[in-house]
Formats: sequence, C-alpha cells, structure tokens
Amino acid sequence: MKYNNILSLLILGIAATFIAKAQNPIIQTAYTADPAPMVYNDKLYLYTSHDEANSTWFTMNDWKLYTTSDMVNWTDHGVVLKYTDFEWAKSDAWAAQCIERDGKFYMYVPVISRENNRGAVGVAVADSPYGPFYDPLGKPLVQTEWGDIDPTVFVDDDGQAYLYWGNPNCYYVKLNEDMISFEGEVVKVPMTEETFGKREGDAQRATLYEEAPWLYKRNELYYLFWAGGPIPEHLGYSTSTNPTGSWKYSGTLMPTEGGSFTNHPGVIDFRGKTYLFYHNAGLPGGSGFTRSVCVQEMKFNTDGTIPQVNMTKGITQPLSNINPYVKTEAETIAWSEGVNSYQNNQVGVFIEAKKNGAYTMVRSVDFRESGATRFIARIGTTHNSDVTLDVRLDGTDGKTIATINVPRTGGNDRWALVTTEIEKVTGIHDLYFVFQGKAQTDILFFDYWRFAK
Ligand code: FUB
Repeated sequence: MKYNNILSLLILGIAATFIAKAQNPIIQTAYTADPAPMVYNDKLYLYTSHDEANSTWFTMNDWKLYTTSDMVNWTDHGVVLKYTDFEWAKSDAWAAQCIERDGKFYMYVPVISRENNRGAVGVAVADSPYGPFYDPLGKPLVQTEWGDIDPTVFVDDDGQAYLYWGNPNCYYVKLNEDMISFEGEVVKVPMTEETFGKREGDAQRATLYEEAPWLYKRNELYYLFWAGGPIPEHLGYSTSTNPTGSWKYSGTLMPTEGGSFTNHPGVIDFRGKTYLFYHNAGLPGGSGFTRSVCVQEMKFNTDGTIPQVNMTKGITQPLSNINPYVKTEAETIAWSEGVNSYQNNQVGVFIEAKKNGAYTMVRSVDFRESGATRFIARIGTTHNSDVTLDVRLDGTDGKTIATINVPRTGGNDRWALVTTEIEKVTGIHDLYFVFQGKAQTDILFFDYWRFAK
C-alpha cells in the first residue's frame, strides 16, 4: 500500500459516518482491525489487530481475541500476543491469522524485524486458542526482499497447508506438517491482469491486488480474497481449482466505503452460513488508523461467483440465546457506548464505564418461564457515592429491574461481589447495563454478572 496522501485520507476517515444503533462495528470497546476468524469446537474465534486510541499512524502493538457462539454477543479475551513476544521483532503488530492443527494453534504474524528493519512473517504456537502463544523459532518463518505482511494460512482437505502473504506482491509457500517450517522455495504469484485484474496509471502496481490475501475453499473452488487498490481500498477476489493457482480475477466483493483507507477480508463458515469480516472507521473517533471490525453474512451464486456487497449494519438475529444463570463476563457485549475494556492480573479482562450514561447491551437473554429473582455482579468504583449500575430490559430507557449502588473499592485491582433481590423476570430480553455517576470519567468497573432463581 502506498501511504501517500495520508492526510486527506485521514480526514476522510474522521468524516466517516457512525453507524448508530447497528450491530456493526461488532467491537466498540477498543479499535480493532484486520479480522481473522477461526472456528473451533463450534465456537467462532476472532483474532484482530489493535489500533491504539488516538493513533495518527499504524500504532499497533498486540493482537486481541474475541469469541462468539451466536454471532451477536462477543466476548473480549484481551491481548493474546504482542510483537514483544518475538525477541527479534521491533514493532508493527499488523494483520495476523490463527489456525488449529492437531490440537495446536498456530498464529502467523507480520512484524518488523530488528535484524534488518524489514517486515517478516513469524509464527507463534499455543495449546489453546486463548494462548499463551510462544515463538518456537526465535526468528522469522519467511522473509523476502520487501513487503512481507498480511499472512493467511489454510489447511486443505489432504492435509497440505499453505501460507500466502504480501504487499505489493503476493507470495505463497507450502508449509510442512509441523506448521513452523516450509517446503521448497517461496513462490511469487504472477501479478497479471488475468490473476488480479488491471489497475490503471500505476506502473509499480499494475494489478488491483494490494495486500491482505485470505485463502478459502468452497465446493472444490479455492478463493483468494484480497484488498485491492488504488487506495482507499476495496475488496476483490480471484478463484482457482487449485490452492496454488492459476488464479483468475473474479471481480469486486465490496467496493470502497466506510471511511478507512484500508480494508481487510476474513471469510469463514460457521453453523451453516458463510460470514465476511472486514474493517471500517465506523466507531466515534474512527479513521484509517483507528479502525473497527465488522461482519455480515455472505452469499454465493450457483456458479461460485459472489454478488458484490456493500457494508451493512451487520447480523441482527442471534443464532442462540444467553443463559443468565451462569456467570457471564461483563465484556460479553452485543453493543455498548462509552465503555472501554482493560485487563489486569486480578480479574483478567473487565470493562470500565468512561462517562455518565455509558451502557452495554447483551442480546437475547433467556430467563425462561421459571424466571430470576436475584442479580449478582462483581463491580467497583473509585468514587465515593452516587455511582449506580441499573439493569434494564429491552432498551436504555426500558424497565429497570435492578439498581446497584456501586461500592467504592478504590481501584480495579479491588472488587466487590454485590447481590440484590429483584422482581421476578421471565422470558427472553435484551439486557442493558446502564452506568451512572457524577464523575467526569471512569465511573465504575465491571467484571461479571449472573442471575439466580
Ligand atoms: O493493519 C495494518 C495494515 O493495514 C494491514 O497489514 C493491512 O492489511 C491493512 O489493513
């Protein structure tokens, strides 16, 4: 990607429309980008890169993980890997992808190598999708002369694994079964009009391909999705009957929109549907350097081609309900405003209300006919009094079923478990946790909740 004219694109990003009352962007508690979905044991794991707040460049230090079972409520698992976990890396935790093989999890990441100040792709391994990940090589897995970013990994039905990556060129290698070494030479995909479509007026980048490849297979047809130029980027795709090509340019998947000058595809099948993940600048304060991940369902024509799609407000119907009688993390959220997520050694990931009236919403909570009569929350504040947590049904101004006066614990390393009796609640509701207090900022912190009968 050529990052000239950054200033004007930044302004474009800042001017991006905030998609109010929508499910997209799916994460509102941090800026996230470069979505990499993975399905494991009937759960969707979404690894993202992470734009630091107020960034005016790609200030990216770590990768985060979010999970869902219903495609609407997302649980924040915090940072699972940092560029500093690679001793040889000096910066730039850009777009990564994680994949499972034989019970181990392999995360392929691009970073800048301190050896030669150039991009390189590394790999980290874990026994669980949540980590901890470690660097088994102590050095890059692959490095060419230039542009080693945006790795995508895919294991075919015959067990052969492939790693594609690169900007402005697209490369691939066949990974060995150990997933941390490869066989043969790095191969450059022919950068031709036939493979990636034609770009006008840029001799250095004669095709539409820019970066962000994503390899996917459906009905024996292989798809290489990618971010296309010129910037601001769109999403395009190429298809092949073979995982190493030859690739045939097959069209635009998603035109340029959404206020970020980059985009980045991640495509996955989950519970009988196919989903397209991408990013835009849809959150307040959003720009090309403070991006947000979105998702929507994807359809295919009978011949395997894909109808072009625009960005939508996302998935509005959850695939299943939430059980209120087991502990749910406060960072399991369908939508929120004025709330950030953090993590510490005491409780792991938690959320903090940044302003009076901030709220989180959890979709489709099933109290069943038997109903709930008690609400329990682990919570705290640094303020003396007048800090409350309201639990409301079906809207920020819906019926209040519980009000908790939040105890002053003194810091987010100290917590109180609070229980309150409530009027019986039955049936299925969207739950709103509304945070109120007189302070200018940091109203309260919230770790988990549950109901009891
Ligand atoms: O997030 C940093 C870079 O922006 C990624 O590597 C590209 O794909 C683009 O999204």
